[in-house]
Amino acid sequence: MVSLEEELELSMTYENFEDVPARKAASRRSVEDFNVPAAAPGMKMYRLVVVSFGLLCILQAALNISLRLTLFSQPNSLTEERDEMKRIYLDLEAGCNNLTEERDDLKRTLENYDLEAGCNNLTEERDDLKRTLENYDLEAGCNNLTEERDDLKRTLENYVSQQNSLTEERDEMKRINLDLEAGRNLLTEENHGLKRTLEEYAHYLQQGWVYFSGSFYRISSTMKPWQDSRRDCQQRGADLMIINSQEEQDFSRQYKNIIWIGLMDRDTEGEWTWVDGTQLTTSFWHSGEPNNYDKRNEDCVNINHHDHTNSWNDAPCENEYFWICEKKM
Ligand code: MAN
Ligand code: CA
Repeated sequence: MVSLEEELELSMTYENFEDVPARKAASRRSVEDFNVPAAAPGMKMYRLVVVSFGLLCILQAALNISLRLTLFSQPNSLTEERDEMKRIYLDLEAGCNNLTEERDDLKRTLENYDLEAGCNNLTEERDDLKRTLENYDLEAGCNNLTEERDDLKRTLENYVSQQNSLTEERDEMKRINLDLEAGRNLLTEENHGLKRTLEEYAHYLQQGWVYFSGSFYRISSTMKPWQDSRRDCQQRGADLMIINSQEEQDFSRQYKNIIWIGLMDRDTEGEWTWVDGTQLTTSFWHSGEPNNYDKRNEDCVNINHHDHTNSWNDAPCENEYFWICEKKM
């Protein structure tokens, strides 16, 4: 049998858990001892201590493990940091070397620079400029410039006047061009008119009409009353002959038949009117005419007395005679 004090002492020797079998044996023994009713309060205490001790051991083991894990992970990041620092150091070293070289170059340049020669050159240049300035003939230069300016002024004035005259010429040409265009248009129109006239001339000539003093004339080959005679002339683009000159009167007398002309007083007795609506002014009545013979309404006029200068006679319109058409050209 082991007492409580002995047991406590014994348990303290297992603090480091280096002898596990011995601890197990002790534990076995203590369990066997729990079965002894006389030692129950001491045993409880003993159990409590053992459990606490066990918990402590577990805690320590956990701490150990986490510590190791931390230590294992740290070296990696430290290595990386060290490598980064190494690189930065190398960069700085290279930069420093460059700067040193540049400084040495500048030093050499400065040592080789010939300060005196440079200064002399500048002095010479200054003196040259001074001499040039002293020799410069300000008045002559000014006169030259004035002359050049006046020349340019004259040239400019010439240009302006030339431009003005050119503008005027252009405007004149424009006007001439417009006139020419208008003239050309007129000529074109005239040309068309002449063409039409020519065609008309050709037409009447081909139809056997006779040209005299600006008109074509045609004597009928049949006889008709005055109104039908007139209608025939109109259908040919003409009308009965109108006589308003001695020449025309003489021309009309060459036809030896009695022929109707375009004069009548059908609308108002005694008021003789030509077929174009004009009143009779120059007349060639045969002597005694117009007589409205026997009050038979002699309202239409014919050429009856060819052997007399004055050849006209009034006769009833229904009478049938030859007739003469006139086409004024
Ligand atoms: C004669 C004259 C004319 C008249 C005719 C009628 O020639 O008297 O004045 O018009 O006859 O047929
Ligand atoms: Ca008569």
